[in-house]
Amino acid sequence: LLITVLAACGNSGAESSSGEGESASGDSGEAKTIKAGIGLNSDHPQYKGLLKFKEIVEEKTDGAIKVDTYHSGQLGDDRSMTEALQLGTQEVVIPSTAPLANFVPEFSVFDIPFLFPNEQVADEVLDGEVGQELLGKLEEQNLVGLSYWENGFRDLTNSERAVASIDDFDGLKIRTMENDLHLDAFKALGANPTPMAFTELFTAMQQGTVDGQENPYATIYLQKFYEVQDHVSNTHHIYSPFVFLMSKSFYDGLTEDQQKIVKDAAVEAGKHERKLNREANEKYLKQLQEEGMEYTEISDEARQEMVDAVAPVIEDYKSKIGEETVDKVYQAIEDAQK
Ligand code: KDG
Repeated sequence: LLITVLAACGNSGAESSSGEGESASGDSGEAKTIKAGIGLNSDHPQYKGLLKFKEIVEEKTDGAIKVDTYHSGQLGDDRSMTEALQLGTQEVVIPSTAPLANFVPEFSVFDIPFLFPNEQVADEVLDGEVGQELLGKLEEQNLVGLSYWENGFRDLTNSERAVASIDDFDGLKIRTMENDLHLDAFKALGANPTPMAFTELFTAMQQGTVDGQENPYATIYLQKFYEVQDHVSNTHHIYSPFVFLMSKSFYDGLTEDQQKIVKDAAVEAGKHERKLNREANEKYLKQLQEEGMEYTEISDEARQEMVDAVAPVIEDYKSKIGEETVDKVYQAIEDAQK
């Protein structure tokens, strides 16, 4: 009887709660805050996508979850922000898959040069079984992968010379993302690559520490790289996805309703981001030329030489990435083109 009475008292102790009552999303008490950071600036579609995520989440949770957004590496670079998620001091980051491979090696499958033929195939593979399976592997790293977004096909810029063929890479100091496969692929092309966080890149180009870098047109234009780079070539050598990451400890602390809301919002905002990004990548090559950059087209023949040069590197990395993952991705690419 005593137990029953105590339990009843416990249930009636509602006065002790904050008095805010239940929110529409089923949670009670104080609002939770998501600190979300990215490396790109506020003009980039990635940030527009993040604002979309904020809008959806704040509306659907009736303010029970608040999203604070930070761009331009204000909270750090891809790697340090991902580590902050693991520590639980930051809740969201949207890094490229390339630096994520330092946490889950299988993500390097997307660093295989000349892997995807176009964005539509990339979407199918990433949003399909193998892409989602890879997101699942993040859990062991205390991370939750909610969806894929896009940076896109990467193209080479530099301040030294027009790059039309593999010979033109000779000795070029190229910044790569912090990823071993990128590094070795650029070495195989004859360049002199240096891995570096995105947050340090502009200054490195400005000061001549590196001659060039590679990113999609939208990023090159919106980050104003044309101010410090003279040449651009459509190498299109790697398709870069972003992963929308959430800290696992934060995610686990959400109600089931809230987990669904953040997951769906990351997917929906990602669709919006991909759309904006594709429009941007289409229009900014022209603008780069208007800003004074010289554009060099890579012929099919010249691109094939690049494909051949990196083939041994890919072979070498298959076991490091995991043969099973590599095979599944190749199969998914084939299926997507049927
Ligand atoms: O917000 C994303 C950036 O931090 C970074 O991932 C962009 O592709 C990128 C790069 O070159 O580092």
